[in-house]
Amino acid sequence: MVKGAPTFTSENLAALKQRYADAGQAHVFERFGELNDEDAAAFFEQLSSIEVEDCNEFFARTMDSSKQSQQPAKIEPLESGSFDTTLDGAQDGAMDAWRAEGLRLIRENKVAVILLAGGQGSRLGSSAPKGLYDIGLPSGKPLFALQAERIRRLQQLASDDTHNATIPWLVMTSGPTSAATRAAFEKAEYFGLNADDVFFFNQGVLPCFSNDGKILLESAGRVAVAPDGNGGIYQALRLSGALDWLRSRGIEHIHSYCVDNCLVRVADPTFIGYAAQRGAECGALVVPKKSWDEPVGVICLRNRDFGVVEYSEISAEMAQMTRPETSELAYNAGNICNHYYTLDFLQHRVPEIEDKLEHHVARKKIKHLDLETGELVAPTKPNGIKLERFVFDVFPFVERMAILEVDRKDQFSPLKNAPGSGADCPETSRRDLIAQCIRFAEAAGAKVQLVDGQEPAFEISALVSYAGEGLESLKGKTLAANQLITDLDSVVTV
Ligand code: UD2
Repeated sequence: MVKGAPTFTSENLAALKQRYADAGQAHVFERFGELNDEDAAAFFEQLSSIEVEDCNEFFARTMDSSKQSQQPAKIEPLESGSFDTTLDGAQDGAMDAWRAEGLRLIRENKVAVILLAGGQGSRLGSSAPKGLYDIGLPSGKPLFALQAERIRRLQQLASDDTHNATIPWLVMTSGPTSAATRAAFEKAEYFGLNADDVFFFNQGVLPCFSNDGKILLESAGRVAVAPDGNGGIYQALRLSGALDWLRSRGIEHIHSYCVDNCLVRVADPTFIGYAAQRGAECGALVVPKKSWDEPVGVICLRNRDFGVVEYSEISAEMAQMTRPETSELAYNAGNICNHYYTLDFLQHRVPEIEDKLEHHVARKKIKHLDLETGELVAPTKPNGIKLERFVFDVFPFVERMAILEVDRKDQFSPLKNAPGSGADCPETSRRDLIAQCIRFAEAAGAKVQLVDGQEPAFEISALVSYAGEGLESLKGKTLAANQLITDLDSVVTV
């Protein structure tokens, strides 16, 4: 039973039917009579849990604004100087201070991490949660394990003889990813973390719509629903009790990140220290786009506030615009789904904002019941609409925003596409993480002996080094290119 759901009585059913009829969605009951008692009760519960009036409003408002009948937002490139960059050593001294501040906050148990793991990863072609994907590293570790090891190493780096630093890990899942993700964490014994420090919560769902706004059924007794987008995080944090849980643990700073980025610096002390020192309530990392059509959002000005135009919504003309003085892309600040919040912002400012967050249209192939024929239709081309919220749509409402440009090769290599795609795929993830480990070793004064014509398979466990620190003992050594370093006392030299 859904908490607070009305009991399944004939009068409540009549009231529900009237409610859906008033909302122009009476058709969902068309085959209700075919259902046995159990299915009828389940369908009653699902229909009762859907705010059908809100869904109509979301659909109407989204479809209307997508026709640009309202005054579209004024989009402008970020003004140079409106964000800090760490490229070309611009902030080396300051970065050490940011990192120290971030480590201090972690040491004082004021930092938590939110993993966005509700996406269905359809482009990757795997039905398992993306965090379980093995990108082919020497360790064979899936993305979840790499992320957990970074948390464990950071807890160690931040701890001292009077502080036992703990970084709570909140994992947002959705209907399609929830069970498999939780099962994987349990099977892996939380990847070496304490289960009490891992908090799972589910994002919400929204009904799928036909192009004319009718709620689609996936069967006679089930509405077709889909996750409400990674912007569903805000409602999900509140409804799941996650915000109260964070408050009870004394958390003040939160890092949230995209599951599929094998280079992600989970709970990155440098980013957190940077944002905290600026007194920001929200922050975002950006990387220079590698091409005008790279599938990342761009951080820009929307009606003079910070905002993001998603890659699926930016025009080719705007994406290709260049700055006259440098011929660099005007919209060059690539959003990498790597964000910072204060808990105060999430708990006290977001509720004022949430209802203003727009939805975005995703035109999809949606399996549904043809009410006339009673047949289940599996369309071969998009036939309906999913509405989703985007996590970055809070940015225009943020009063103090911190945007930090970082080096792509050290912080961003997303896994989006199936093997062999050539970009943002398992091969590029593996290549980029191995290349980073080689850079860590060489920055410590070692040489990695590459073999002509051979792809190096060189990996340094994050339990040994989070971001290249602590590798002094490698200085002067020539290391075999094919090895997994899990213990600095047993490296393979040549
Ligand atoms: C996301 C960003 C895009 C860029 C890119 C970088 C958004 C809306 N877009 O695009 O600007 O930063 O990543 O790789 O953030 N997720 C959920 N629930 C959902 C949908 C997605 O948790 O309902 C998670 C998903 O598991 C992943 C993250 O959000 O961790 C991004 O989702 P995606 O990979 O589908 O987003 P993408 O690549 O379209």
